[in-house]
Amino acid sequence: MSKEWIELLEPYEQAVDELKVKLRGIRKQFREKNMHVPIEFVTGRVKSIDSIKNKMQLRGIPESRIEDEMQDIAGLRIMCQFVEDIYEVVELLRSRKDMKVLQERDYIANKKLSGYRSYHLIVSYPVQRIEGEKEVHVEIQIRTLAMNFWATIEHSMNYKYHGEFPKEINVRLARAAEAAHQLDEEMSTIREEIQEAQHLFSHGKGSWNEK
Ligand code: 0O2
Repeated sequence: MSKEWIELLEPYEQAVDELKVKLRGIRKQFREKNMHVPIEFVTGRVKSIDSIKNKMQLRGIPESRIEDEMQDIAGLRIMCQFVEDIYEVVELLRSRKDMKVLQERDYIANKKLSGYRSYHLIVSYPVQRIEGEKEVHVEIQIRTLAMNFWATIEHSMNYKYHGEFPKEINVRLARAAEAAHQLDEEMSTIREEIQEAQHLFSHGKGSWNEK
């Protein structure tokens, strides 16, 4: 990796590392207060150089504009049990003092043509560098476990077929997206019972969730 790329990506790596710790910290606080935890788990990544170069080419982004025009160099993903949790997490993030929400896209209320559902936020997040403070853009995707299951599989299929799915696969994926949506709706209708059961269960057993 060239020195220029390292210098460009380092603040984004720092942002992802810090935000992973902070978002996982939210989980811990809810747990300690014996409240329903709206976050199931958190993952993060910095876009690979190949993927950045690809996007630059596709969108005609010059090198000088990468940081302004590519808002997903740093990405966090928050997985939730219920759709209601997603909106609770969004509220929580909106109210934080350590980041500023710049853009919101609700692909749950307005699913994508592919069948994709998730809530996307672009936030501006300040990282403290030895040369001073630097604001970086971070994309935060918030989804249920069912939405994540579908998106992960569809993403890998996309990689295989370069977005040109055979008709049969397209139909199956569209059906699977609706099945995942149905699952979320069903779970929402019995959310209170599930949460009560989880509350009782977590008192009796140790938790398998990340610390
Ligand atoms: P990767 O590998 O996940 O990073 P822009 O806002 O212009 O940067 P865009 O496409 O308008 O780009 O943003 P959008 O659609 O709000 O969010 C893009 C990201 O959302 C994608 O990143 C995916 O992670 C996810 N996403 C959006 N649509 C779909 C979809 O149909 N299927 C799946 N599986 N994921 C989707 P990347 O860069 O494509 O990939």
